[in-house]
Amino acid sequence: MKSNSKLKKLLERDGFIRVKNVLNFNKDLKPILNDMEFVMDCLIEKFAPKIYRNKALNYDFRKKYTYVSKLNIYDLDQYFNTRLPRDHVKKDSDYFASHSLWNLIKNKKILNVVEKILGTEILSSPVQNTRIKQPEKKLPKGSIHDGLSGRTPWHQDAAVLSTHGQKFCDMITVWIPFTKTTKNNGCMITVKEINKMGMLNHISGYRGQVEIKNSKLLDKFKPIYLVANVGDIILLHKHSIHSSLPNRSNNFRISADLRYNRAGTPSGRKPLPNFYVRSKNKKNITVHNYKQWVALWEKAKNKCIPRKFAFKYPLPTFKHNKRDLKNLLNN
Ligand SMILES: O=C(O)CCC(=O)C(=O)O
Ligand SMILES: [Fe+2]
Repeated sequence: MKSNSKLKKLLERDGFIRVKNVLNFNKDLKPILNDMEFVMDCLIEKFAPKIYRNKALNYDFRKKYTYVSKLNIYDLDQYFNTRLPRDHVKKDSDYFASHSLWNLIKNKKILNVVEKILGTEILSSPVQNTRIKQPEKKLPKGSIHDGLSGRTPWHQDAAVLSTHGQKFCDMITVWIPFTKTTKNNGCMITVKEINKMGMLNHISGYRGQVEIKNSKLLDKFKPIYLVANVGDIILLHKHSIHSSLPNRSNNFRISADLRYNRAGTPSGRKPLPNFYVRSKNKKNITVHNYKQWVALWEKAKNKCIPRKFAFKYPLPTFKHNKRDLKNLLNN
C-alpha cells in the first residue's frame, strides 16, 4: 500500500481512492449479511401473514428481502440502517447496531488505511449507512432516487453535517461493498479533482434527499466509475462530488458507508456517538466493546426523543448563491 503522505495527497487531489483487497469476505463482511438476514426474519415474524411465515423464513437472502420489501413496512430501510432515524425518534426506534457492524467499525485493516489519511487520533463518526439495493425494476417508483434503496443523487458528504461540522469536521468516508459493484448494478460515480471546488450549495430533493443544486450540470463531466470488488474499499474526501447509478442488474447491490473524523474536529452530528477508535494514548479509548457502543446509541436516543429529531443539517446549505455549482462553473 502507498505511504501515508502519498495516500493523503492522492485523496486530496482526486477526491477518491480505491484500496484493493483490504477485507476478507467470510471473516469481515459475511457476518453483517447474516445479521441483515436475522433482521429480515424478525420482520417476517412481526409483519408477514401467519400462513406465509414459515415459507418466507426459509427463503434465501435475496428472495427473503424481496418478500420483506413487499410487506409495506413503514420506513423499511431504517431497520437495516446503522443509525437512529433522522426524525420522530421514539423509545422503540430501531436501528442496525449489530455486533458484526461494531466489529467492522473497529476493523484493524480499515483503521490502518484510515490512519494513513487522518493520522493516529481517529473517531468513529455516526454518519453511517448500510444500503441494500434491489434491481431498480423491482423498486416502488417513489424509491428510485432515495439513495438507500435506489440511485443516490449527486452530493458531497460534508453536506449532511451541521453548519459547524461542514466547516470544521475533518472526515473521510469508507465505502465498503458486500457485492461486486459494477456500472451495471449501480456503482458510485464521481468526477476527478472536483472536490477542489470546496463546499457547494445543496438543496432538498423531491423526497428530502440531499442533492447538489443544479446537479444536471455535472452530466457534462467525464465520470469516474467507482467499481469495486468484494474486499476493496473506496475512500471519499468530504468534498468529493459523487452519486450512484441505477441497479440495472437482476441481482442485489449491497454496501456500507462508514465514516471517521480526526479527533479534535466536530462530528457535525451531535448528540450521536462520536468516540475514539484509535489513539496513541490508550486512555482515550473508552468504548471497548459492543455493549458499550449500543449503550452510547441508546443514551443518544434518549436525548433525541424530546426534540423529535436525531440530527438536522441546513438545506439549502447556503442562503446566498455564491456557492452554487452554476456560478462556480461560470467563473
Ligand atoms: O452507495 C451509494 O449509493 C452512495 C454512497 C455514498 O454516497 C457515500 O458512501 O457517501
Ligand atoms: Fe456520499
